[in-house]
Amino acid sequence: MFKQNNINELKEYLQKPKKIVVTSHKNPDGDALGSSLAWTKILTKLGHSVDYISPNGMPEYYSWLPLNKQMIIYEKSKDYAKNLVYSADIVFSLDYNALDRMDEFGEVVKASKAVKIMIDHHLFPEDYPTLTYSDTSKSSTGEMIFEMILAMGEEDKIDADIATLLYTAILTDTGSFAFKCTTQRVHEIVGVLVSKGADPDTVQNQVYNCFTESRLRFFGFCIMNKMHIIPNTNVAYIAVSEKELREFDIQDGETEGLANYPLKIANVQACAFFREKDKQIRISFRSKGDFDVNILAREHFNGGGHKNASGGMMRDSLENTVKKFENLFLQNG
Ligand SMILES: [Mn+2]
Repeated sequence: MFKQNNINELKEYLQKPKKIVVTSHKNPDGDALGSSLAWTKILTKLGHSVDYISPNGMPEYYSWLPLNKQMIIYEKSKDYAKNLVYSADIVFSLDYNALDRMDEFGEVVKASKAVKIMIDHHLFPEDYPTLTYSDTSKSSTGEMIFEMILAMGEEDKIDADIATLLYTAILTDTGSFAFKCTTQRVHEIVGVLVSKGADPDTVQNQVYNCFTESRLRFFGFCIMNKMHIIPNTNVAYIAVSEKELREFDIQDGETEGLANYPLKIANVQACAFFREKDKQIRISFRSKGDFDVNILAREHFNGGGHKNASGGMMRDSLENTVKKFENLFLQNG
């Protein structure tokens, strides 16, 4: 079902120094940032000329990440970014499976004549790349990058920065080593990363204990006033308007983590978090066990992702979107 190229094909492309651009999806999370910055540094150490371009900026609370200043933001320097992509020999797609995950920047990558290489763990990868490394059994793109570095025989190039970045990628995409994707191998890998200089205590505090006061109060407000459980179901949701986000001064990325809260209720098996922005509704779905929110997102909300964590987008009102979601369960219930 999935195209899976051999590591030797990648090695072949990287034999001589190349001009390389690394890209990741819009609204980058810990995995997108950690894996992309780590991959950028490894490739640089291997003698290539490498730039990392993200469609938009990272949340403020990731500004401690090693090498984060190297990230070029497409939204802010479009011409510069386009030139880099159009003159690149190789463009890497990290942590996304479809070019529309990058909005307008996806068109730029599409138009480039560079060799395109995808490294990703989301379901149903598009087939635009020249080489595809897609493994949906992996916890994170960070885990895949680690395995690729090993397969290339470059483990000794993993320094403390790279270890910290990959640790962050794996930590965030496994929900602190809690999700089903947290295999024995994941624990082995993070063991190696710790031995190479990743500090679990520091990373945990930087990633999770870094809220602004208004962000934590906003989480409290959502749980207290905005969380609903659909009657006679095991499904919950939280929906917030643009106005409410403004009232709490919530920036892009600061809602990360909120989507998981309803699952803390023992009999809630799935939940959705809806937020209104620029006349669109962004949705995060989360679930436990066998409840498949990837299919739900794919069939009804223009999205997808993983079985227990996926996203969607609607060009409709918040009210209509929530109603559509509720009706799916009321009818089936
Ligand atoms: Mn990921």
